[in-house]
Amino acid sequence: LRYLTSGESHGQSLITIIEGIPSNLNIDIDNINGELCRRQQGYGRGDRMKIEKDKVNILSGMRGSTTIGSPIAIEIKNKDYENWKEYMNPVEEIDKESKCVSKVRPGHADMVGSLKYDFKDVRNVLERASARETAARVAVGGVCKEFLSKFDIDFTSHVIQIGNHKLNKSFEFDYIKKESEISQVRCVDKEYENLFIDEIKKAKEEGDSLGGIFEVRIKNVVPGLGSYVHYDKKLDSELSAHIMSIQAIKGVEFGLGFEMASLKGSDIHDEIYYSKERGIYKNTNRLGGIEGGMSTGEEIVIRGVMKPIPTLYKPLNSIDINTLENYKASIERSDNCALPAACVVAENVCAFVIAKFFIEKFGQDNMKDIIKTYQNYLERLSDR
Ligand code: EPS
Repeated sequence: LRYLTSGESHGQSLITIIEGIPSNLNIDIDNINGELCRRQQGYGRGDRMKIEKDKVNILSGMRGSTTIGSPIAIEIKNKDYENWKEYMNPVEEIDKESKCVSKVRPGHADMVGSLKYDFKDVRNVLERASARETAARVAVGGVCKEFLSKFDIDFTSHVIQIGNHKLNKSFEFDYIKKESEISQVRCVDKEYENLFIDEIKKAKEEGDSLGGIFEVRIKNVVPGLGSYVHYDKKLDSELSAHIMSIQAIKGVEFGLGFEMASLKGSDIHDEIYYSKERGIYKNTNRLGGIEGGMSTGEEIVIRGVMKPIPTLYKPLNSIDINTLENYKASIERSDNCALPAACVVAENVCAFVIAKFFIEKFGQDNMKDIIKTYQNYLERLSDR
């Protein structure tokens, strides 16, 4: 299973091609559009989200809502292109001056991107480096979620830290799933929801931005996805890589994560039991559902840390990349906190990875064969 995305933030469309989705999978487009809509939500987002109403246009790889095993091409139109076509048209004469950017933003791809690709106009970098691209990745995740739902694999996510406020309580999957969707900041605790909103409001007033931590939970993943035999077969390494690839993400942890550094082995490792009624079981899940690079069958618990977005309305010191004179960094329209959106993006990049490993284990041609192999595997596990 693989995909590529294409598209600039203010270009005509975002495009993606996914290859490796099995045939005869029924896909409900409303569910994919639902994922796109979830990504657009959240207190702290900028004005762009008032312009867009992201929807997929499936161009190929399906007939009558069913996959046919060929590559699936998806387009998401940028409504804002209407306001940008005289600067962004890919083939016609454009106005190269009015939207030219040269005062690079510290912490953004702006400076190194311009040096590396030899640009005088930093817009050539920021258009593609923008987190707008995550809409295409959510569409891919939406397709993967449709596939995984046939095996009851489900995802949820919530924000556990914004700025200095950290929510240190644990919650059940179903509670998170319900409460996160009705919170403006995907926070499942009312007190912290208000603290998060106040913190974002304050940062906005000060022309600043805020980061935080989100948590993704994945349930009903069968034991044995991924493998210990090689670095590139480990489920956790691939999940981390995909989360790290989301714009502004700076770290990933599983289960107790970085807290493990100060704990003893006996405090961390999940003890194993057996009973006739329950089979093999554990009473804890401190490792976050992955051992030896393989899913254990317990909930997968992943957290990611997002840095504050580098566009500041109270800009930092920087330079003009062309004249090398000192200036304040340029201001582009931006979000001042995008943690709720990052949650949804993270769920969806994880859906791609889980689908990829699932297909590697159970086959990829058509749904009937995959379901059969999957059931055989479950039977073998339960025969023990
Ligand atoms: C985004 C679209 C962008 C930004 C944001 C994410 O739209 P615009 O640049 O037109 O405001 O709001 O991107 C960034 C924070 C960034 O640094 O590029 C989106 O669709 O998520």
